Amino acid sequence: DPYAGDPKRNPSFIINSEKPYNGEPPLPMLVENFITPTDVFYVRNHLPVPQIDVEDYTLEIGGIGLRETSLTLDDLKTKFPKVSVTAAIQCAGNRRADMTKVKPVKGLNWNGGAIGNAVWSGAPLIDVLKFCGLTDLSKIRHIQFEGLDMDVTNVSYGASIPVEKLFNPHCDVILAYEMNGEPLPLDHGFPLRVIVPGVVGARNVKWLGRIILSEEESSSHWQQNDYKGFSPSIDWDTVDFKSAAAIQELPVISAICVPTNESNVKLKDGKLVVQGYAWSGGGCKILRVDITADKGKMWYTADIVNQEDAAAGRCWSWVLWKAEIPIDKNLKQTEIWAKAVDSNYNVQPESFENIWNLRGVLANAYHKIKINIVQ
Ligand code: MTE
Ligand code: MO
Repeated sequence: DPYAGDPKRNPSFIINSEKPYNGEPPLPMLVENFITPTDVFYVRNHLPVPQIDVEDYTLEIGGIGLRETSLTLDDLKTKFPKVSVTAAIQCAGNRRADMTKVKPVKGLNWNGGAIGNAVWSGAPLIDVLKFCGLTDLSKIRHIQFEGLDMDVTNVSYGASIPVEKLFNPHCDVILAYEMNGEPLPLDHGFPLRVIVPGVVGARNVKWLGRIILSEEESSSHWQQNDYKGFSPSIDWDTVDFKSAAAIQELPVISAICVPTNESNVKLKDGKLVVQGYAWSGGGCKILRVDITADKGKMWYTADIVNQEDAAAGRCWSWVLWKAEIPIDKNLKQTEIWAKAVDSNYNVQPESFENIWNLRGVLANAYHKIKINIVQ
C-alpha cells in the first residue's frame, strides 16, 4: 500500500477521499482562529505522501540562465534570510459542494473548509535564484515546480507560475520550511514547499524537489488538463483544455461558518450571530462583507474581526467576520446569504447557475444557508 506511510490526521475532519487523503475541518472549527492551527488546516493530496529523509534531501534548481544547483535544507536555512508571510491557501475546488447542487461536476466535494490561513517561513525564492546565478529574466516566462510525490508511473506532481511573480518583490514568494513556527508537517509538504501568496493552492507545490526556469508552463497534468475554468455550456464531450488558461490568482470568496446549513438556531434578543471568513486572490484586500436574512431586501455589513494590516495588493491573509442581524421572530425558517467585496470592487456572483463549470472550480457565488429558528 503506497499510502501506508501517510501520517495521522485530525479525527474531526470531513474526509472527501481516503487514499489519497483529502480532508477538511467542519466550518465552525475553521473560524475559531485567525491563524489556522496546523492540525485544522485542510489537506489536499493527489498522491501518496512521499517519505523524505532530510539527510538525503536536496532541492534541484536549473533552467534558463541558471547554474544547475543542489541545495540541502540546511543550505536553505543558513544561506538565505528567513522571512515569514501570513497567507491563506485555498483549493480551486473549495465550496464545490455548493456548485454541485446546480448540476453534478467531477471533483472532490469540498464544503468550504478547503482554505486555511497560516504563517509560512522560509527563504525568498528570488534570493535563492540569484544565488543560482540568475541575472537576466528576459527569456524566462514561467517558474516550474516539481514535487517528490509520484504516481505509479513515477510521474510527479507539478505546477508553474508566471515569472512576473518574481519581478515584483511584493509578491512574497517563498520556499517555506516552516508552518506556524514549526517544521512543515508531512501532509503540508515536509521538508519544503513553495508558497505563492494569493495564488490557487494547486501551484503551492509541496515536497518540493525541483525548480525549473522555463519559456513554457509546467507540462504536468495539473497545469494543463485540470485546474482551469470553462463556460457553463462546456461539457466533457466538448471540453478543450488547451483553450483555457490555468487558474492562478483566485477570485473573491466568502463563507458562512456559524451557523451551519440546515441547523437549528436560537435568536438572542431577536438577533442571530453569523460568523465566517472572506478572502480574495492576488493580494486584494477585503473591503466589506454583506449579510442578508431576507434575500437581499436588507443587507447588513459584517464587522471584520481580524484583518492583517497590509497594503492593498499585499493582503494575503483571509479575514474573519461577524455580524449580529435582526431576524423576524415569527419566521420558522430563513436563508442567510453572505457576499464579500474586494479592493478591486469585485464582488461574488449571486448564484452558481451562470458560473457552473464541469470541474467545479472557482465556486465563489454568494454563500447561502438555510436555518430553522427555534424558540
Ligand atoms: N503539491 C504536491 N506535491 N502534491 C499535491 O498533491 N496538492 C496541491 C498543492 N500542492 C499538491 C501539492 C493542491 S491542489 C492544493 S489545494 C494544496 O497543495 C493543498 O495544500 P495543503 O494540503 O497544505 O492544504
Ligand atoms: Mo487544490
